[in-house]
Amino acid sequence: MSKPSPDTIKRVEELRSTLDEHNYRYYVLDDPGIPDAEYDRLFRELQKLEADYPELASDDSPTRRVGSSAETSFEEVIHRLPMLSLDNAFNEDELRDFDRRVRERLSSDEDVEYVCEPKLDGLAVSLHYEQGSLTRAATRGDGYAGEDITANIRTIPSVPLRLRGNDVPDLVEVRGEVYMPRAGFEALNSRLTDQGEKTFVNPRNAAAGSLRQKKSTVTARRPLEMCAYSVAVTDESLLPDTQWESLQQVQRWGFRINPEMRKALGVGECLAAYEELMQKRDTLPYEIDGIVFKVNRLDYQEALGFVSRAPRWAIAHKFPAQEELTVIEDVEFQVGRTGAVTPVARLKPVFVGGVTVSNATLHNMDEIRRLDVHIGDTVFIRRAGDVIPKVVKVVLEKRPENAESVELPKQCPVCDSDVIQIEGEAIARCSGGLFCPAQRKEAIRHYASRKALDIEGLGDKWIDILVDQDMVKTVADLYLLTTADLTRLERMGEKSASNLVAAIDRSREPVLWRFLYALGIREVGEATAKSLASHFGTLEAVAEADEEALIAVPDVGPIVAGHIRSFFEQVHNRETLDALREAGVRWQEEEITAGAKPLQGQTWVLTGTLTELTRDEAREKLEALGAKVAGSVSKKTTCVVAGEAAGSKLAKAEQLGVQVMDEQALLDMLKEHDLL
Ligand code: JCF
Repeated sequence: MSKPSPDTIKRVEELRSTLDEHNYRYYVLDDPGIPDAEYDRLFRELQKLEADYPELASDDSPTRRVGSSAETSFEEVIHRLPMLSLDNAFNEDELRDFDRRVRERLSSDEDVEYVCEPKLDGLAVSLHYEQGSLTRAATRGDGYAGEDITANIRTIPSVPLRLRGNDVPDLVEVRGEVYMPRAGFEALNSRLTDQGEKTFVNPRNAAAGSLRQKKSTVTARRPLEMCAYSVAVTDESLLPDTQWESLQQVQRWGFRINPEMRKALGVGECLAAYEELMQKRDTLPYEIDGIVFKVNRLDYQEALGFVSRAPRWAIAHKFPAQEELTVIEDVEFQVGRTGAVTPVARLKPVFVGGVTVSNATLHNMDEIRRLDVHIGDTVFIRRAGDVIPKVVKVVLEKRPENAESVELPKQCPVCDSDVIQIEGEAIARCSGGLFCPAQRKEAIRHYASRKALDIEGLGDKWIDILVDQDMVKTVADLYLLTTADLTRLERMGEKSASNLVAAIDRSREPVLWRFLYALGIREVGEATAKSLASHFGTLEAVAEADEEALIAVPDVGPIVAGHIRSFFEQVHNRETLDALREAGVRWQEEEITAGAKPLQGQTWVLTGTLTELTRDEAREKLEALGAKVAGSVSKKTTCVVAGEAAGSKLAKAEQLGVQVMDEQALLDMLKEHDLL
């Protein structure tokens, strides 16, 4: 391999600084300078040059952020200066006490200036830069000794691998918090759920778990960010006079600092900042558990010093916790407007995320199994970002002996129809769609919609009123409404009442497919409704068809057939159909193509040599039965007739699992249909 030319060396340096610059704009300033595609091109160019000229490789190259699959050993690191934690204030009085102690120690009657910043819920890290390059990153550990996590930290895009600018001291230690933004946390957890793996309870655990990965390639795929909050340098004369200025300095070196950071004069402004941040809490893209106040002047900080492990010049004023323990007293099942049956945990009321919570969603039975929830369990409840409270973890050690497992009810808790859960689907559903009170409004809305029976003027507003006033319970009741009934309603004039009655009246004689579609059977869309109508001809025939007969319809597979069966098996649905008939609704029969043409919609393939018939005769007879006869085999082929010496088409059919019959079977079938 050749030596790199001076131009190549220059280009590599150029690419590195361009990529660093764009990385900085994107991750630190939140202000992208080039489109992702352009970034990717430059990145690949650098990767290629580094691969072609290994001697140009460098640890602080932006290409190193993808991590390595070498296993890290997390060696112990002794902190040069101990990594302090923060004292907490849990209420206003404790904050006022803190401020009073500060002023006493400083012998100051005047208001002290503080820097306020959100307290990120992540992990503290320490980063060492020598001659501007990141040389070591460590966890806080117990404050005195932590673990070396340099390889993993390098993968975090908002951590500079080289400091920017020309005022960089020989040795700098920057401290900050590594955290996982909410969006990344949700995405990571749903990916883990899809893969059937354990999810993280909260973003903090997710960040901790990601930093503890043995392979930095795994860390590289985790959406981590870092925000700096303090700095120490060997030569302190290089530091400004205040906390505020020192963080501006750190930002110029290339770190992200918290954009919510501000100054507050005296404890009164601190309390105002607390309230303001608390209001904002749920809208921030990351989780915080409080606000940190730090005395701004660094000479004051020095004068105040430390007690045990915490500085006397800083305090964390905590927000209400977003996770608490409570007990699941019961699990009930709710029915949504589309019939989804959802388990809901009834909780011993608990104050979490600023509100008292007594219910939490459990989503579906898979989630109950995944979490292993039993009635009587003590659980972690999490309510963050103003979202619905969730059960995130069961404390197995606290499970009582009489804990009950949770079973999906067989009957709908609202209307008593069968609850159906299709295999492979997470959601269980009530099958009483036409009748179930929980699904009433949705059923009527669908029935009246444009593609269904197109009842003009029957919009959501009227459906709400008619159902809420108990004037309409099922779609059949629509046909009993009179102009007089409607004009009694507020805001319903004579004219719109008679228009609505007329529109309903016009829907009394629908074509069969529209009517079938209007019933709102799950997964029976327009196309399926049309196929069913032309195959069976009457609603009664559809209602009576068994699964096998249904599957014979083009477009209908076992799942749809199951939905159709369970719909017509529900007594309440059948009663509603009777009521519709009684109310004068007459769905049209359709010309049955099915009886006359038993192979309608099917595709057959003839191959090999037939002895009793010519190919053309066989084709004609199959077509007479409604089949299409094709020249090649595919997944869509219904059946292959294999004569003698059948070759590749037969092999293909077998490979695809397509049905195959021999000539005799074909002859038998044709005889059965009087075609021989
Ligand atoms: O955001 C934080 N979790 C955070 C932690 C912010 C700070 O300014 C901190 C900290 C821990 C210790 N400052 C110290 C001294």
